[in-house]
Amino acid sequence: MPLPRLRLVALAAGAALLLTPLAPAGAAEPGSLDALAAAQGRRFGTAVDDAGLADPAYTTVAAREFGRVTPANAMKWDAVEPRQGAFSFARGDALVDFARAHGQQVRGHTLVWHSQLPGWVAALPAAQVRGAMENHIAQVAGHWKGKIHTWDVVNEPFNDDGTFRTTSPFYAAMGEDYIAYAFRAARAADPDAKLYLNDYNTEGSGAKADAMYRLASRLKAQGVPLDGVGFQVHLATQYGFPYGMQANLQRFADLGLDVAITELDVRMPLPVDAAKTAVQNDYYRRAVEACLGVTRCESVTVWDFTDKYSWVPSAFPGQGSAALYDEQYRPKAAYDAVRQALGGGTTPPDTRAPSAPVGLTATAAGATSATLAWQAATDDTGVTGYDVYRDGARVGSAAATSYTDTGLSPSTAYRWTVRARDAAGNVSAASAEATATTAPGGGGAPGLVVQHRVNDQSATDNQIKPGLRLVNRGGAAADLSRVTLRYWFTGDGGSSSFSAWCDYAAVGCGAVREKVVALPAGRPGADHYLEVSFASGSLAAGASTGEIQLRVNKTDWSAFTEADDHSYRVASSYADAPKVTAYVDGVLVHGIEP
Ligand code: G2I
Repeated sequence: MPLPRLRLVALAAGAALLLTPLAPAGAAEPGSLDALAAAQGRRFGTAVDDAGLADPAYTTVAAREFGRVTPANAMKWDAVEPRQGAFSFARGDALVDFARAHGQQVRGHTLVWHSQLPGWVAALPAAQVRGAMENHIAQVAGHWKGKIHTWDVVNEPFNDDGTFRTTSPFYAAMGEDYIAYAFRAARAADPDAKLYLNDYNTEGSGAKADAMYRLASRLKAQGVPLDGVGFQVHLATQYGFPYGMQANLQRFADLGLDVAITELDVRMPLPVDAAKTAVQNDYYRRAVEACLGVTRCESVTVWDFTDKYSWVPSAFPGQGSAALYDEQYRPKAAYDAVRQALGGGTTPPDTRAPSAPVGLTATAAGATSATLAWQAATDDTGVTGYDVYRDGARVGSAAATSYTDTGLSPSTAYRWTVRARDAAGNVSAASAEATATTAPGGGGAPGLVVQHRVNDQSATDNQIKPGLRLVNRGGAAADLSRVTLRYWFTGDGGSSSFSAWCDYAAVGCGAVREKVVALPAGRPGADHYLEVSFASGSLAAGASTGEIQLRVNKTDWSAFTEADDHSYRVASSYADAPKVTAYVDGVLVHGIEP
C-alpha cells in the first residue's frame, strides 16, 4: 500500500503552510476546484459520462478540476447486470482506471435503485428479490472492493411527499427492510467504502427531508452500517433556493453521519439571460456555502460539469445551461461563483495560446474530398478543438486530430493549415502547410460522393448493414449504369460464401444490384467488398439516390467483427464516407481503397 500523498495546503488565515496527509488519493491540480475544496478539508467531484471519457477536451477538465468522480450511468444495475447473473464491469472499470490515473477517488453510484433497473428484477417472484439484490451488491461492490471511496447504496427511496416508493420492486418485495439488508450486504462486500443513502428534494426542509431524517435515525438506532446521507441538489432558477439547507444538513450530521452534496446542478428555462444567470450563480454559491457551513459535509459533486453532457435538456425539454462549463468547455460565471464560495479568487484570465499543430498531412480521397491528420497540440489549460483552413479560409473545425474536407473540385490542388484552440478562445499559430491534388472526375461525371451510415444495432453480430447514398456534387448528370460502389470489409472466419441483400432503396431495390467480391489478396481492413451497381438511370447534378439499405451475411450465419473493417464508421446519420469507394467505368472517382 503506497503512502498517502502529501500536499501543501495554504491556510488563508495565518498564511501558514501545513503538510496534510490525504488518504487515499491525491487531488486535482493546484488552483483547481478540488484544491480549493481540499484547503477546507473537503473534496470537489463531478459526475462523469461514458462518452466524455473518449473526448480529450472533456478528460482534460475532468482530470484538472476534480478530486472525485461519479459514473453517471456506468455502475447502474442495467449497466452491470443486464441479465440475471451476467455481470459486465467494463464501463465502470474504464471510469475507475481514469480515476486511478489521475489520483481521483470514485463515488460508486448506485447499488439499489428503482430506475435504470432491468425488467428481470421486477419480474422475479417476490421471494427471490432479496437474494437477487444481495447477490448484485456482493458481486458489484465486491468487484470494485477497495477502489470505491463511497457507495450510494440505496438511491431515491422516497416519493416527493415523503412516503416510501412502494412501486420499487425492492420495497414491494421486502418493505422498508430492503434498505437495511442492502447496507449490510454492501458493508460485507467492501468494508472500507463509506455507505450512503442518496435522494433529491431532501436538501431543504420539508416532508421528504423529514422522512429521510426519520429513516436515517431508525437505521442508526438499529445498528445498520450507514455512514452518510447524500443530497442530490438538482436546482432550477425558477423554483427558488431550498429553504434551510444548511440547518437541514446539520441535523443529519448531528445524528453522527457524514453528509455530502452529490449531484449539484442549477438548470434554467432557455434562453439564457443575465437575470437567470445571476440566480444560477447565487444558487451554486449558496449550495457550496451550505456544505462548507457543516463540518461533516465532506464533499460537493456536480452532475455533470459541462453542458455538453448534461442530463437536463433531455429530461426537461426547454431547460438547460445547468453546468459550470458551457458546451465548448468555457467556464461560466457559475464556475467563478463556486470558486469564490470555496475561498478562491476568480479564474486568472488564460492568455496563453496552444502550440501550433505539427505533422499535418493531406491525402486526396478521390475527386471531391481529402482527409487531413495532424498531431495533438498542447496547452496549459487544454486544447478544446482545431480549426481547419483551406487556401487561407476557415472551412471547418474538429474536436480530435483529423478532418475530412469535402465539396472539393476534381483535379485541383489545395493547401491546408490547422490551428489549435483552447477554452478561453486563444488560437495557436498555423501549422505548416500540407497540399494535395484531388483525383480527376471519372467518365464525364465529376463530383460523385458516397455517404454512409450504420443501420446495424451491433458491430459484432452476424450481419453487416451499411446504409449508402450516392450524391452528385458535380455540374453534370451521371450515368448510373456506369457507376459502382464498394463497401470494404473482412469476412472474419467462418464460411467464405456470402449473401448480399437490398432491404430498401429510395430508387427501388429493383434498380440496385448487390454482390460480394473476394479480393485475391487481403488488404488492411478488407478481404472482400460489397459491390453495388445500378441497372440504369441517371443522377442529375446536385441529386442524391437517397438511401440504399444493404445487408451482408455469411451463408453459415457466423458473426462478423466490423469495427476493424476499412469502410466501417461509427455513425447513425449520413455523412461523406471517404472509405466507401465509387467508380465510373471501373475508375476510382471517390474515396480511398484499403
Ligand atoms: O436524472 C439525473 C440524476 C438523478 N439522480 C440519480 C442519477 O443517477 C441521475 O442521473 C441520470 C444520468 O445523468 C442520465 O444520463 O440518470 C438518467 C436516467 O435516470 C440518465 O439518463 C439516461 C437516459 O434517460 C437514457 O435514455 C440513456 O440511455 O442516460 C442513459 C445513458 O446515456
